[in-house]
Amino acid sequence: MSAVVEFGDHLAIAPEVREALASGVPVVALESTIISHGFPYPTNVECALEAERVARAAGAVPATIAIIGGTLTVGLSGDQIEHLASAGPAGVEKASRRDLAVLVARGADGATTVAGTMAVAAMAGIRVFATGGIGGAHRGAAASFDISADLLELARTEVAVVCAGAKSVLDLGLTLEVLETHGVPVLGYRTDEFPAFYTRTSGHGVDARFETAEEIADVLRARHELKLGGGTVIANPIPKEYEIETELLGRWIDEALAEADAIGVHGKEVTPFLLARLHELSVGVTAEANKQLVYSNVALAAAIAKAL
Ligand code: PSU
Ligand code: MN
Repeated sequence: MSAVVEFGDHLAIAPEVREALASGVPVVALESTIISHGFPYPTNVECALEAERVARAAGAVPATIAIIGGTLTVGLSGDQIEHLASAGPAGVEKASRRDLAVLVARGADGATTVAGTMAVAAMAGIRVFATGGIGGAHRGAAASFDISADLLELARTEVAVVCAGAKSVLDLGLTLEVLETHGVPVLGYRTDEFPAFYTRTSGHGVDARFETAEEIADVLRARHELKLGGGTVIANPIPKEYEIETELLGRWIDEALAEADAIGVHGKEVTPFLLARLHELSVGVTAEANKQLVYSNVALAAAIAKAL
């Protein structure tokens, strides 16, 4: 396939994914930071494998993306998923766009974030990607400049990201402002509000609401035909039955943020630290919600990929 030649020997696409792309079978990209840094072991393996099963059940080929031994790998094997999951944050680098070339040059492993996964998915020609939540502008970003590279990747790379919004550990208002500045549409799937990951509402609106995967595919097609460039956020609220009660969640979030502040966590460690503390403070309640919203996003992403 030409993509392989174009990116030297740095890009490897699994045969099943390559054939699906060549023959127009829907493909859904999946990220890997969520595996190594987003959940504890072995919940992470379970979630990664189940996400792939959900994609298949919905008629799409899953392509979980990571860097394996310096190769950008599109479509991981079960063993490779197990490897990233058991290595965890201590054993595998979190890989955003800025990290890709360093890890390739070193022949190292990397677990791709939303930004890293979008960049590699675009190289492979995959247009739809499902994850849990996107990174965003952190609270206090006006002073700290801590704004996830995910937002700037959305500004430049034409991949649609299906997510349950972003966590309210972030400043969701600022996050949406940054997306607006960069011309990234935020589409609500059966919602008028941008969801806050564990909760279906946030008090912030989406740019446009749609009821079906086909209507969302129409927007993606129009965006492509107009050559506008850049990505699209598709916000799919967590299924009602897994939503977490706002007050309880607020307490866990405040505690996790206070700890991060007290310890002085910064840079790429911030998001994994907050996720891990929430899973601990909630004794697994946030982890279960997180898994379920991922599956729901994968199913919607598969439907959109099919409609494309
Ligand atoms: N939000 C989640 N779960 C995650 C992440 C974000 O609810 O696992 C991960 C994603 O890989 C996302 C990354 O791209 O964290 C954002 O990290 P940062 O804030 O450092 O850009
Ligand atoms: Mn950051």
